Amino acid sequence: MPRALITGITGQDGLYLAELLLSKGYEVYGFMRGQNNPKRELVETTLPDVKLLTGDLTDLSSILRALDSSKPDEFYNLGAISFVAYSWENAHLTSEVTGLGVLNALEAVRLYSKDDPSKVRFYQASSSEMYGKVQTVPQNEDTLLWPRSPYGVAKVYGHYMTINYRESYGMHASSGILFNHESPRRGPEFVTRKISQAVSRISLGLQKDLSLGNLDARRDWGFAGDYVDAMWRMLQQDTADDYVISTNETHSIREYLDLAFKHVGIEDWTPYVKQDPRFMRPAEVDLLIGDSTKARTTLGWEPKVDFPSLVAMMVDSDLAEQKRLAGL
Ligand code: NAP
Ligand code: F7E
Repeated sequence: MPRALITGITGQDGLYLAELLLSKGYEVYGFMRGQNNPKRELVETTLPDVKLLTGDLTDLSSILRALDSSKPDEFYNLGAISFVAYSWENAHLTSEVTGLGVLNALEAVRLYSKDDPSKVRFYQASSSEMYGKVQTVPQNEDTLLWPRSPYGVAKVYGHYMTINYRESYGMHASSGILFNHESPRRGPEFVTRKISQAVSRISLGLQKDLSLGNLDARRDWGFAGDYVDAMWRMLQQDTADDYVISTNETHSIREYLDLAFKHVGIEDWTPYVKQDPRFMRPAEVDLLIGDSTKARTTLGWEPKVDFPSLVAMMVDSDLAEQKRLAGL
């Protein structure tokens, strides 16, 4: 039975990846931070077969202890401070967790695998935020990185450190440069989930309006369940490498609003949406659109859920949850 250790197990991707690996017969270990973490219950009820280990990406020895306990064949480093807007408010902490945390994870795996540097296959959760002020359209593995936030800068550090450990020590370390991916499990601070929650509440008469920032930004949005399959495929390759994972389509926040409101029967959303400068960012990533040709040809990966189905899935899920919470 193959064994996997996942950091960021309590997050959106951690849950989908653990589900996928369990369905493939893996023994799955989740690395979770914090004393009395409120999300422990979520993992234990959703995926009772996952074995939880505690630690923190800023604490190298806790990662080493988790490696000793789980003895994994595959290590998926998904843990990070991942909310871009928050990264300006806490740039130092973001650099320590999202940037230096990757170095800690790589170093722990290297020390643990001293006898055979490729004993544990390593996945790093790199991000399309690294492209920032995009230098080519669409963006692929060769596009120059130009991050626009402390989060993006920290991800660039983790990305190059992963490449450096692969080249320096012969580790089987791959980076997935994943474009935005969403789901009903997305945190409510991210724009897609913020909209799907608000639209469902507005349609049920539980909320009057919704405040947003920049409506013109464009993202290449896919479904998280499809994207974790690409992570697994990367670690099944004989040779480690870096891959862009994207739908190769781009849509604006306005287009997301169009579909989400139409899904609940509201044709004109303008009376319900307010623009609030509090949600504007000091520097914006205006346009992201990926070119995932390499992943499609080498890994045989392709996304299954298209943009309208993703929006419908998220609004339907929030409608059901809001009805349950309101006793409707
Ligand atoms: P998420 O829902 O925000 O989950 C982040 C996870 O990191 C949580 O489980 C969190 O645990 C954990 N974490 C935070 N600080 C930690 C620390 N100091 N030590 C250990 N764990 C820590 O993020 P996601 O959407 O699942 O994304 C997974 C990864 O992919 C992240 O690295 C993200 O930056 C990257 N990524 C995401 C996207 C996307 O569109 N979703 C795209 C590209 C890359 P707590 O529960 O304790 O907070
Ligand atoms: O913002 C705009 C905002 O926070 C998307 C993370 O998973 O994907 C995610 O980062 C866009 C931005 O995601 C609001 O200005 C407008 O242009 O949903 P988001 P993100 O910043 O793209 C990447 C790939 C990651 O790696 C990250 O970890 O939406 N926007 N109004 C808003 N965004 C938010 N959150 N809230 C608003 O009210």
